[in-house]
Amino acid sequence: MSAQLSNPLTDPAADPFEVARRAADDIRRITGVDTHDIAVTLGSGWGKSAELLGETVAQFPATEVTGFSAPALEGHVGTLRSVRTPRGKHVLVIGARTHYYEGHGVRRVAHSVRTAAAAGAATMVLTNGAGGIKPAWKPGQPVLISDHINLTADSPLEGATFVDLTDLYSLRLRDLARSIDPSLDEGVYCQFRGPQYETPAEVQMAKTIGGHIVGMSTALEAIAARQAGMEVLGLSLITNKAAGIQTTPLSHQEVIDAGREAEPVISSLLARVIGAM
Ligand code: 8IG
Repeated sequence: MSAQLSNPLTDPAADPFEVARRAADDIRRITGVDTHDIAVTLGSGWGKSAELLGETVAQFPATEVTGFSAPALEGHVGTLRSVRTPRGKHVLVIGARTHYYEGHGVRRVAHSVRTAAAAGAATMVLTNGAGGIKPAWKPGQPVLISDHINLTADSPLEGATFVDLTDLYSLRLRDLARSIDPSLDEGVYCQFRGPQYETPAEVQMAKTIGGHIVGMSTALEAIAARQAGMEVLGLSLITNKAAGIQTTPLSHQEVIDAGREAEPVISSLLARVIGAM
């Protein structure tokens, strides 16, 4: 049976936190690392940082871990890695994000974050490639996420689970990142459902309601991370100006190219930020 068909999260009766505990046990068995301190999800453009974080203890396909499935998109690596930083922290590197637009539901979107929490991680670093609304932002520029607006009309929380999201994106961790790179700007991340990019009118709406970054991930994952009690750092690589902010049409290739070009610089930044944690 394929991993896809055997994914326990497709069973509505499954407890997603129990599935995450089983996934964390898989990771302990495969890596020999009992507790991971930090987890980082690598979005488009951020992939090269895994090597720079420290010594790789183990690297394995995400499909070896309960509840994970193969990546849907080229450019998204379906690999998990356990890295030990020079300061001795164990980092779980997640190269296997499930996007909301894949249509597998919020449990699958939240699974990597819940697994990281069950593996012991107290800090969740979420990175992504995204569109920029602030006119001054250039493709290839990394920015900090200061807050989000969840435009998916969905939530990883089930039932009457009232989670406080004040300070969701930790000021302490944003200040830590700025101590590494004082030029880092920050903005409000708007998660759209995707997979289509926004219309210019939707980008204007996002701008009007206080958004600066448009993307298709991260907000739902950040909510799940906060529910799990983790401290969250969010970083976006601006790969393109959002639709209508730039006058030319958006292309997936442009997004890939901008990510590839910025990769060495932002990967080293991310490694230094995590190395300082
Ligand atoms: I990379 O312009 C990337 N991801 N929603 N809009 C949305 N997601 C994105 C964009 C963008 N660029």
